[in-house]
Amino acid sequence: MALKTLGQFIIEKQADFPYAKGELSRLLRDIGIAAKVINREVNKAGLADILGENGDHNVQGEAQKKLDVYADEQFIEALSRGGECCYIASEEHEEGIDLTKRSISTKGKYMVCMDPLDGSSNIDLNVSVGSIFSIYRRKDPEQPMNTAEILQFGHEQVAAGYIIYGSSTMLVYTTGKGVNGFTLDPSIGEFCLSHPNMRIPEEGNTYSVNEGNYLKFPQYIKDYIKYCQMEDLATDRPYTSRYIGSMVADLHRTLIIGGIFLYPETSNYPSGKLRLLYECNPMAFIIEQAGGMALSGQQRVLTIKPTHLHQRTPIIIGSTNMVRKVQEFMTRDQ
Ligand code: AHM
Ligand code: MG
Repeated sequence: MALKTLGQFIIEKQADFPYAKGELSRLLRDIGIAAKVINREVNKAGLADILGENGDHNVQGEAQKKLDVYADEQFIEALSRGGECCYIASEEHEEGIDLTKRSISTKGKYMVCMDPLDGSSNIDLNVSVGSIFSIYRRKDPEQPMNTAEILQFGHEQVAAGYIIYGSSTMLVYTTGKGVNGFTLDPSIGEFCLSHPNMRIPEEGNTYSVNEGNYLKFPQYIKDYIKYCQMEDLATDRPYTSRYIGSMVADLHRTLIIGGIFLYPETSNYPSGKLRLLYECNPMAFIIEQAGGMALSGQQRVLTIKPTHLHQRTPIIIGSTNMVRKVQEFMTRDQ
């Protein structure tokens, strides 16, 4: 079978967008380029001069960068240079970055929310990490850019994706017409279509949650965890517990073999830990597009109205039947 690269695939699919003049395709291509550069550095993470806390110095006396800062810079550079993006919200920056106010003048119609390197506490441990992105279209690109414009509903995303730097590097994305996955072939330096039309199984037997927080979980989550652990041949329980602590890696597994991932509210974090704009919304869009579900409680994640860039939300996401089961426990608990 002939290889299809990410670039070829994006061009082929361009006709899918009613308003497309190639801009979104170029934006996706820019993200793919940044991903390759970040991948190169992530793969070198064990080599001395990139490891270490930000502010340390390497042997040449140059300031070292943590990989999450490096990844952030790569995305910003690629998106600024590309010219299709006018605004970036990043986990690494308190405020959004308005590219229309930078010297590089841009008429870009798209805004990007991103977590440049998620799960970065895992880097020094050689555990998979990822990048997450979410793309919105400006409602009126003729008007001056206004920060509040990025606070759109998750269901208004025009595209979303992630890159997983794992045993191989993959880029998975959706533009609202299914989910496709590409594996980086290091010998040619290209992402190649390896997982066309990804579908999450309706049912799974893996649950993924930080059980160290058990005592702080609401009752319905405790009940659901106990349900997962109970023996029942008919439903293939007890389920297997898997928790990497890298959202991208935990959800990539969930997407491929089915299962459920939960980061619920806890007694000390009433909104959970994960961020709506650049973690939960893009992942919810991808999982829904693959046939799964994503809730923040009784509400669909994609229908939460964002009020600020770094807003958090609880999340229960994965195979439809498993998410519905949690919903049942929640309803009983109310
Ligand atoms: P980060 O953005 O600071 O890396 O935190 C997000 C990560 C997710 O990848 C992961 O699902 C979660 O934090 C794990 O949190 P915890 O260690 O509380 O289980
Ligand atoms: Mg993160």
